[in-house]
Amino acid sequence: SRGYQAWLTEERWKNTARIETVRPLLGVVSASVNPEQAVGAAAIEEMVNGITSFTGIHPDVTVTSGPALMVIGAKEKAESVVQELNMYTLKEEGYVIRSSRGQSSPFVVLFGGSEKGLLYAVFHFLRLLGTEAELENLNIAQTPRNALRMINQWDNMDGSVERGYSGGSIFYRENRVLLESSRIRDYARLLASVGINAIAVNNVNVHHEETRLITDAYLPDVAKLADLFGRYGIRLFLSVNYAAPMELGDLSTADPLDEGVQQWWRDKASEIYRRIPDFGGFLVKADSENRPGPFTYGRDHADGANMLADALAHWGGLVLWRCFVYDCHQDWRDRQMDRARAAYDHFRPLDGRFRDNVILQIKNGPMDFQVREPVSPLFGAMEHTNQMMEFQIAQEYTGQQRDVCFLVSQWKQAMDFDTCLKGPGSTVKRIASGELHSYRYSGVTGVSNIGDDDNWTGHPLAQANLYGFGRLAWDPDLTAEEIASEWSKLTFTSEGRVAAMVTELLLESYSVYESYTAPLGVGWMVQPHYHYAVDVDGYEYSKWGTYHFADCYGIGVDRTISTGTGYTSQYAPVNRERYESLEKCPDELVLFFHHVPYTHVLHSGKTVIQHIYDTHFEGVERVEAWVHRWQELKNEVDSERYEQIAERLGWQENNAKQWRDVINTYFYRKSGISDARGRRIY
Ligand code: BDP
Repeated sequence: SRGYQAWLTEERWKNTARIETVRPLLGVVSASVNPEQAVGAAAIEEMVNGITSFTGIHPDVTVTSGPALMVIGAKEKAESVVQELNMYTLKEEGYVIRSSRGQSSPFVVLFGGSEKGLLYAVFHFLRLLGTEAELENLNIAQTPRNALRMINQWDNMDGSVERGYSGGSIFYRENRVLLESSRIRDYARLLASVGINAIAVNNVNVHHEETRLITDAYLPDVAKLADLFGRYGIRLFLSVNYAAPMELGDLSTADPLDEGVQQWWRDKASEIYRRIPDFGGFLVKADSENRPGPFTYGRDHADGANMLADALAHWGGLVLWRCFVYDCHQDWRDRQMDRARAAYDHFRPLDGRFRDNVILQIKNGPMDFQVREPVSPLFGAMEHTNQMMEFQIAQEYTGQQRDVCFLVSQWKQAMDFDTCLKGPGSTVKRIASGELHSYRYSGVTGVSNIGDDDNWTGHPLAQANLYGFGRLAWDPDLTAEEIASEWSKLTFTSEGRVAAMVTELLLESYSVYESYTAPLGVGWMVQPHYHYAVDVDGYEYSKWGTYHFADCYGIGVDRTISTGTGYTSQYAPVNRERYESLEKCPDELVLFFHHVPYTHVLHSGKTVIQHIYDTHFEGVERVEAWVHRWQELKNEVDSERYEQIAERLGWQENNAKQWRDVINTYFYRKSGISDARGRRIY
């Protein structure tokens, strides 16, 4: 179906005249690749299939062995360009695309730093075909800004997906690996088409059956998975259970300083690499949310991570060590306890102690994927420790793929945030890319939002988040507008009004979602465990460290140094002062950093309470407007996607109304202050 093809729809152009114009160009494909690299074969296959789907042309294909290169069209004419490009040294994943100037004997040359680079060049070219861009005078040179561009699957072997909103796992069912399914290959194509080059294929919460993925029971299947992804230039990683030596029944301890444990992991690594020579390494969630880790043995996270790193080092493997470590049994009565502080407090003192094949994987915010959080102060604060940034593509707290929420807008803000750690311009994107501190390894990772729903993501528009994640990981300087419009055109074709309307909707959606949910950075207020729909006090008296402290006088969490938890001290001076001061703190984060009366006046000129009322009424109105605008497109979209989107916009409208009514009523009752505009509050 259309939904299944996602942005690789490759639908036949309606403009038949254009097909005739490009026939001389697209009729011939001459490729040269290293025959030992399966990625080269994938690049050729994608190009040929792409051309045929868009135009109906079946190109003549010749393949020779040589440097990663493809010439489309007039090969002889391209000779001088090819010779010139042959002198370049491109990075492994980089590529150049050049094309002829005139209409006669047209050609396009795609030149890759390797077969991987060539594959990315092919997908770039197919994007040009898909958006019906001009093909003359191309002079494109690209290299990815981030070395690691990774996806984390939170899939379990019973077939469920942790925080999955798109059906079950495409990887597993009833403790079997679903190798017979073509979905895994199609997923690899989707990921490679936006430049993803690594994937961890099981949930970070590694329980009994998943622990066995690194044993003979499953390694042969894992090797096949690695092969499927490897054909598209994607390296496979596994999440591992820190207590695996014990839980698999081999040892009585998992202490990282125990020699038996070290030997066990070394043996395990050679076993894995024997079967999967290009295995990426381990992703580890340790000492977090009741998962085992080095703390049990009185060891710290550097001890814990280094032990695994030593086991993998010989093979070139990496340890991705998560910094989502906090006390999930904390006492809500203690206002000084602050979960936001945890990652920095745990890890910052360990700077310089990690091996150089360890990368700390840090969630974008200090809490947990809320609609609005400041950037984690741990970014860049460890000059001598590799870091990478973790985003959640799955919309756990941002509408669960029932509500539209284009997260690229949120991610851009995080990437562009200036930590000022080495003076102005010390942006998060330059930390993730390893430019600021010259890390040996770094990059960006995202928790996947796909499942076995026919269209991958449940909500058709949620595909834009997966697409956008890959594009942004490749080039964090792309704008949200560019990404939204590119995706919309590829997915809905550039003709008609649909792509333009979808682009607008996506670009509004993050602020719309924020406007009807928890206000001004306070977070949570969602149904416990489930995390969709409003529940104002759902997390207020629990042990998760997630409070808003609303009472009859005010709301917000005081995280200042002077009177609060001192969290603001974790930022460099400029940001510390900005967040510490109520006058300077940006409106959208005011309740994250300060506890204020409802009558506090924001920079916008409104009081906090009036801001809450206004945004919640507005949020609903904007969703209602979407519903009507979408109805106007009924005859311009295939009925499958039209209906799916219409249905979900309806759900979103109900959800927004529910939020509006509960939030407004709650704050009206707490504050006793009525809406200045006299609207009805229940
Ligand atoms: C939280 C999720 C939980 C994950 C955890 C994590 O609610 O299911 O296990 O993050 O990132 O957001 O480990």
